[in-house]
Amino acid sequence: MALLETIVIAFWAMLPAYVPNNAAVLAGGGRPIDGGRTWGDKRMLGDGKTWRGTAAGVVAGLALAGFLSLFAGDVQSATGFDVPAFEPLAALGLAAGAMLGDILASFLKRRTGRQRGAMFPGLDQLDFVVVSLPLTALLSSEWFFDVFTWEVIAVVVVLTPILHVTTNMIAYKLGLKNEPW
Ligand code: CTP
Ligand code: K
Ligand code: MG
Repeated sequence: MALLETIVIAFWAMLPAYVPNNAAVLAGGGRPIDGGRTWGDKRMLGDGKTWRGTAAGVVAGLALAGFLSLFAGDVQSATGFDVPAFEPLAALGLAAGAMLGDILASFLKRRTGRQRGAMFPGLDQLDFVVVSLPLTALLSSEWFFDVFTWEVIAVVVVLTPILHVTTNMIAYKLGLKNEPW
């Protein structure tokens, strides 16, 4: 497969996992998931992980997967690239896995003494990949292994941090996010 096609497929297949984080930033607020609870002298997750943000993120990821699926055929004809439609369970794995990865990352940040909003280089950029891909492989194995070849996964690992840094910088400049990471 040509590199350009691999990049397009990787980006397309990951969009339902990329968008939840941004939707959560836009919709976030209200009750934190941990309900304010602490573990030891630290919050379990912190005020940055809310029910509303999480729900909005999952819904946004599912909606985007549905939307992309409608156009997969047209995009295939127009470009010749084999972009996939999304199985419902694959969409769920990508969207919910992204939010779950972000929540687990916050858990790790609190355990390591980092305040809400503190950066954790590496984890911040890849937390959602680390959970969304295995969860999707579990929920929709056939679809996953069909789409996520080793080449596609390699591109995802390189592309995701670049996109993450860029979109968060833009969100910060627009005043949507408190920190540029
Ligand atoms: N957000 C949310 N619910 C989520 C994820 C994010 O409400 N599940 C919102 C919160 O308003 C959060 C903002 O999006 O402050 C930015 O997300 P993120 O950078 O992931 O959270 P942080 O505030 O940096 O918190 P943490 O240090 O725990 O990552
Ligand atoms: K995060
Ligand atoms: Mg943050």
